[in-house]
Amino acid sequence: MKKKMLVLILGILLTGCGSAQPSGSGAVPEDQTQVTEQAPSGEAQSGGETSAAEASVQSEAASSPEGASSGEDAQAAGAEEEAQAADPDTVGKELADRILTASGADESSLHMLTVSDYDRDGDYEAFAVVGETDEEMGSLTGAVWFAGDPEAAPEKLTEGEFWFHRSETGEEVIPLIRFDAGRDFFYIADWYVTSAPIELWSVRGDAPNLYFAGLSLGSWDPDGDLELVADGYDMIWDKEMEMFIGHTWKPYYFHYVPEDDAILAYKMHPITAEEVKEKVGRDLVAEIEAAGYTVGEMLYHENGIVHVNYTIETDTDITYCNVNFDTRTKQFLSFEGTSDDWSPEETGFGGSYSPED
Ligand SMILES: [Ca+2]
Ligand SMILES: [Ca+2]
Repeated sequence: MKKKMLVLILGILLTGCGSAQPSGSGAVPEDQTQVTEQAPSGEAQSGGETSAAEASVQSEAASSPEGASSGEDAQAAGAEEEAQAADPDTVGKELADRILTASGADESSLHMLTVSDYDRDGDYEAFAVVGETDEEMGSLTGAVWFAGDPEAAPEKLTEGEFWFHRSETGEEVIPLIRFDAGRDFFYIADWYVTSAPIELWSVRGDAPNLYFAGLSLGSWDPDGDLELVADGYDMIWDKEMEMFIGHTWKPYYFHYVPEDDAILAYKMHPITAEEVKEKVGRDLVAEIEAAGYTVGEMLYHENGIVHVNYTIETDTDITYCNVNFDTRTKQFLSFEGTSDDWSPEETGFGGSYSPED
């Protein structure tokens, strides 16, 4: 059974591409967009919706010894003796204490304490942020710390201003990703008004290891799939200003590959209109053209998603759009969610997908 947790921090709704107007939400000039486009209430809502799922992940990780024993059973020689004492709550407290001692901070400054057996070798490790929260802004300014091997001193990894969420019941949202394929990740997202570029951390050889940085986290699946969101200004080409305006947020698809111990992008390949028809089960290109639009590059994402870029041109501008079809679920994908059918008013992420992305 798949569970998909939406952890997209941005709660912004774009006007449907086909109905995009120069005065629409996507058309705010770049210099104003940073401050005007984000709806704080939407952001808070998004965080609240996801936090329950996140909290359940936290309790699962904290209370279940499965995380320590699944996968190769304590094959490391040293893992066996440590596993005997591995009560997650006790170990978590010890790891937290070591971070506090090393950072010199008091307990009230310890946030997002995320304890898990990240590399599934039988030993628990912890990531946490030591710093000060701004509950109103949903931010946390401080440093990310790691504690693992008792023989090694806790490490300060990175400093910054990060997104910080609480669940509906007031608990801190614990930023843990657990992949069935045998690795957990701690994620931290930089705090910006319109984006949240993440860092994905795990443990390799008893040391903290940065596996990915960039893009915002959209969602993840225990199977190992990650949806990461790229934001950019590629929605509308304004002919008079000769520049692109309109902020877009397009999902790209990644997965954790155990053989490479890496998070890799699913590749995109150009396809023909005929191949689009085969994969979607209807002549999407003809439908887009019948709506009066101009079809651009057609692409197939290796995780099974078809993208058809198209443009809508007027005397003053060219609006860039896309239709996106998931061949696995037979659903169209857009900023608003999934739908059974395509219509130019309802779907798309805005902008253009490119195989170079
Ligand atoms: Ca471990
Ligand atoms: Ca270890």
